[in-house]
Amino acid sequence: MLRYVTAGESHGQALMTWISGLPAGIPVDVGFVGRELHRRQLGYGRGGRQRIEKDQADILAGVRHGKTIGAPIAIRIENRDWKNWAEALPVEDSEGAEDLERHLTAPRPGHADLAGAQKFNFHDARYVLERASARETAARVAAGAFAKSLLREFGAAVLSHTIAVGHARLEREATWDEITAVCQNLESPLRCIDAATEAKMKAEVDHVLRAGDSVGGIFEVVARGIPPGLGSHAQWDEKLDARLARAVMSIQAVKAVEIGTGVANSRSYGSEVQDEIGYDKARKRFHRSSNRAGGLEGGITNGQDIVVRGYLKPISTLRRPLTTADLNTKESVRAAYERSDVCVVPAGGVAGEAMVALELAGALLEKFGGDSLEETRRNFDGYQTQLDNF
Ligand code: EPS
Repeated sequence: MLRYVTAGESHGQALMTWISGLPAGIPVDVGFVGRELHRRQLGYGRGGRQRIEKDQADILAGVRHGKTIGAPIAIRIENRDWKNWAEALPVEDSEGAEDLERHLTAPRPGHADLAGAQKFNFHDARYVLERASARETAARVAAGAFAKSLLREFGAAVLSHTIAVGHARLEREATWDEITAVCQNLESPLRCIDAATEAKMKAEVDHVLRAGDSVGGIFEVVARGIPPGLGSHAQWDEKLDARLARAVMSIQAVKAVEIGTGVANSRSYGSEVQDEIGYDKARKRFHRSSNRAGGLEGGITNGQDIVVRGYLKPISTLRRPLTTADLNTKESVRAAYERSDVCVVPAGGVAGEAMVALELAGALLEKFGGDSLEETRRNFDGYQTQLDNF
């Protein structure tokens, strides 16, 4: 079973992740992991923190001579900002340490601050926001790079692009080549495949920058090359669409998830929604005339592209803060503001790729198993023969 956890606070010493259950023999390109981390840091509308950080994966365990060895993988990503916080967030308490704490008692509406403080009985949201921060997604992106490395061995890839920022929305379907190109272009401001739409998206970001506000949007993750038959209709928690929805919903600020054109499908007739089935005799594979199902039917992959959209609310840290109640005095005050991003949709998409890749890699290993890549490949190839002869 593929498992992973993360640890680390936004202004702590480092972010960390552990991954268990990957077979031995997967080629690991450290440069690729670093590039994924770099992609997460990009985007028009990011805040001052990204000028401090230069996220890099320090792989501490589980990889030797450029390949996984079947042992748990441990990765550490340094927080460069830690040097500015070491006194405020020390591991050990000491005389006078209390005076250096940077309390946050004006919880930001929409952030985990208040709910977390109540839950853990802190009259200061500092420890809550430290862990709730979306900086944690850096650790998931590092884990996701390993999942992508496994998927690549089986001819699958996971990419993303931005389909909406605020009111600006991409009104046409993107081709795989367009998504590939925009993912490769590290200069792309918002990772939108259409220049005119991207200009409108930039204008939305400029507007909130001026107004002291923030803006949300939609990212679309697309996975190509996933074989039919991953996930299962047989039990509710085996349905892969449900698992993908959970994985993407777990990304900070995501408040809705859509598979394929799920939202539009709900206001259309059945004949307009279902993807008709055909058969390609040369490839010996079934195909669909369209992909409104987003590659999943009955919670099982159908061989089409997997399409998952994450809907991000505008982030909750505002330069012009909203009203809140102080955790101690209970008086009405303005919510806390230190610094912040105003738009994180492209970064959300990179985190979305990681979560989708991890979920698909897990489902692939559940179906094909294997302690070594060779064993997984044998099982995978046997299944391809079964599909050829179906
Ligand atoms: C983030 C780093 C954080 C935030 C952001 C995500 O850095 P700092 O708080 O030091 O500015 O910019 O977190 C949030 C949006 C949030 O609401 O917590 C990162 O590296 O992604």
